Amino acid sequence: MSTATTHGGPRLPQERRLVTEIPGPRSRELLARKQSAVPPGIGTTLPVFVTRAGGGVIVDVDGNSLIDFGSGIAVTNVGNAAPRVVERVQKQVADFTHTCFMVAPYESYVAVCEKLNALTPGDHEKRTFLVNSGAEAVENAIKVARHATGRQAVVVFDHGYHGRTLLTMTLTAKSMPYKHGFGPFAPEVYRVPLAYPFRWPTGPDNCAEEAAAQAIDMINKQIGAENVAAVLIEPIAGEGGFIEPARGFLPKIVEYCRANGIVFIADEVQTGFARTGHMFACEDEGIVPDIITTAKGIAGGLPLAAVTGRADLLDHVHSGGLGGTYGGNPLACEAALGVLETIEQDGLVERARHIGEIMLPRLRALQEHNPIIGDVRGRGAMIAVELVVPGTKEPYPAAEIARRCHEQGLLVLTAGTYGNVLRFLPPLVIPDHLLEEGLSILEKALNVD
Ligand code: PLZ
Repeated sequence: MSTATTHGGPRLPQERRLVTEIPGPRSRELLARKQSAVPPGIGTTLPVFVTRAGGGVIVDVDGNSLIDFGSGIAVTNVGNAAPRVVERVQKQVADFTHTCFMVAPYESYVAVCEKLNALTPGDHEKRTFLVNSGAEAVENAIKVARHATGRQAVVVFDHGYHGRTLLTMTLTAKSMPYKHGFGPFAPEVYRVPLAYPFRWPTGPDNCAEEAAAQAIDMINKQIGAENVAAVLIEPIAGEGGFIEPARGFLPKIVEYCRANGIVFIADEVQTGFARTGHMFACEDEGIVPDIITTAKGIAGGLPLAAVTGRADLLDHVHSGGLGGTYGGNPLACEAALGVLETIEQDGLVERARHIGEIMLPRLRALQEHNPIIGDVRGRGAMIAVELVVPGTKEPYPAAEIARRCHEQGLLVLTAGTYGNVLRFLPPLVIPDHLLEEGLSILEKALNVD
């Protein structure tokens, strides 16, 4: 029985169905058109063109229905075309599409900010403002931190990813493909070690302690704490390979920031909105950031991002010092309100935990029999396997395995500084049978000798 999703999305049959090879003939035609109209700098992970998507599937122009373990990179947490999002956006698009919030305001923007102030960690007084993308949120968080502290230096971590604009690509760790050839970079950005348990030279047990000590020592000696405006970190490194910093690392860094008047910024662009089995990943270790940046899952795919933080920091900036034409567009704000209602009313935080409880044990069992899996990690519906050449820690390329999954109708994404991580970010509304089927496809794809 192929049931329609109970969690909304277009009522698409929740099944994997391959009627052509992947990519099929219509997709191949469109890929050829793409190739002559769009520069190669804009890549393609899954080589099919989409017509509809919802629940746990993506349907392509050839009529194939593929299992979605990507959520458009952690965006469609509530599923594609989730009913509450569709309803609100449809009403809004008929009422008005844009006034510019800085020119003539509207209620939905304020409502989104109120919600974020209430939902983000900490019960201190907060403010929020809205922008268009994750990168723009991070840039603005740095602007606020610099303004409020009167300091310039920004500290980021190995394996960090924060965007593709000039400042945020500077904040990003990995050269190829994000930075290569795009310099010169922005000044006053400093990088320190991240507590990466699987690859820590002395092993995972001392990782938190040693990495924090090294990071703090580098800040003290090479920058000077009194020159640092902000320390910026993803509570789980996303593009860098779903690296959960060893437990205890984040609290130590936060404590250091507090003691030195440094603004601690959590970049929750990828980890936010129920993805990790918490509303925000910081909650896992009780971290309360001074500023938190969000995007992606906030509005189900409509472009929206937010900077939320301590009122005294955000209020420091002069009137008119922040903004942008489209930030908090009314369609995106309505979508965000629909997303937040959906997360709450459909219990998607719990649902993310449930997904982790299905995926992690199966992947760990797989690891016992398949030495290509060096590490299994993640929380909730943000799960990854790090691939190695069997018997070593040498990276094994994930792209090849991903391609095999794609051919079988399972969309998976890759990640990792060494390109050897397969990451799984299913929509939180994916039915269990598609999760299980996806894992079975993965299991076969990982059988390489
Ligand atoms: N901060 C933690 O994960 C975006 C990048 C996709 P934007 N990650 C997906 C790609 O290859 O461009 C991201 C993130 C974290 C910031 C960003 C940037 O968010 O909305 O892509 O600007």
